[in-house]
Amino acid sequence: MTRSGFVALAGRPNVGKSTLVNGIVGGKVAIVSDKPQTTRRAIRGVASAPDAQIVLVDLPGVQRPRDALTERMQRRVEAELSESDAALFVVNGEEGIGPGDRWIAGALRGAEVPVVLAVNKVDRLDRPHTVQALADAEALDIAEDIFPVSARTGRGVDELRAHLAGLMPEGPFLFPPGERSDQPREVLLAELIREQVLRRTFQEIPHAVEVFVDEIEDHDDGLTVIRAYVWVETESQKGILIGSGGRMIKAVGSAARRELERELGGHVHLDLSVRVRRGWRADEALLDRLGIE
Ligand SMILES: Nc1nc2c(ncn2[C@@H]2O[C@H](COP(=O)(O)OP(=O)(O)OP(=O)(O)O)[C@@H](O)[C@H]2O)c(=O)[nH]1
Ligand SMILES: [Mg+2]
Repeated sequence: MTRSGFVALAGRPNVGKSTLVNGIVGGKVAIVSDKPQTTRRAIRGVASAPDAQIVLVDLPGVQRPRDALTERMQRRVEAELSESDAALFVVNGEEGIGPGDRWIAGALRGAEVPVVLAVNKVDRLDRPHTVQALADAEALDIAEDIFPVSARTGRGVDELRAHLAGLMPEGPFLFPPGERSDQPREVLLAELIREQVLRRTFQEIPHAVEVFVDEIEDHDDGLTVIRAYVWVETESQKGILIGSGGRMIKAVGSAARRELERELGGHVHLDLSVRVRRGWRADEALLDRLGIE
């Protein structure tokens, strides 16, 4: 008999949820950055073992909504949590437990799903501080099982995966075992491009940027031609993203091309242009079209 089910991720922005999902799945399904609110959509990442399948639902960090975009992100978190078989609550061991974590713990208490707690980033802690972080996590009084992990180095991830698998109900696999993610191809590729923008931008720009893949052409010789837009909200953001003499957009483009080639396993020609799209974060119809629901 096999086991399978859904595990929804919960935690403040930037605690390492997406990094941990990639670690449990064993491949990249979600982009990662050092900026908060990187994840905008619910992304399903599939971890398959011979006898169990865990579908991890990576979610935006829990926060106070500010606009239509963040409101949708928040609603999605609540909906996914209520439909999952378990919640994986991730806290940042390096920063310690704060009011935001306590607020999430309160919300999880109401959601009536079993909660597993991961204290992440223990690679940044010595032994006494790890022990302290685990005790603070215990004091949240939300989870029976608490795992110290480093999503970055992989420490503790196998134990966590095995534990989550054991929590899944008995049932047939939900995804074909070779499948890693449910994202449409153009969304996955757009996200890989956005990751490279996030790496190189600061302050309000990471939040103002969305990437839209408009066209993917697979040629017979193995070349893939991808046309994508980088949307920003103002002319000045556009100027920054293009950079003097086009230097910034060239750097983003060539780094993104390498990531796309790694993902697709062949040569890529990436045609990237920056467009001003005022107020996209408040445009409900556009958010629908972007699959942010
Ligand atoms: N040192 C260390 N850094 C980590 C670890 N896990 C994640 N990070 C870093 O923490 C930052 C945030 O990681 P993400 O995985 O994007 O965090 P997230 O919780 O998904 O963030 P949002 O999508 O914004 O909610 C990145 O710079 C990661 O490289 C870890 O175990 N150790
Ligand atoms: Mg994330």
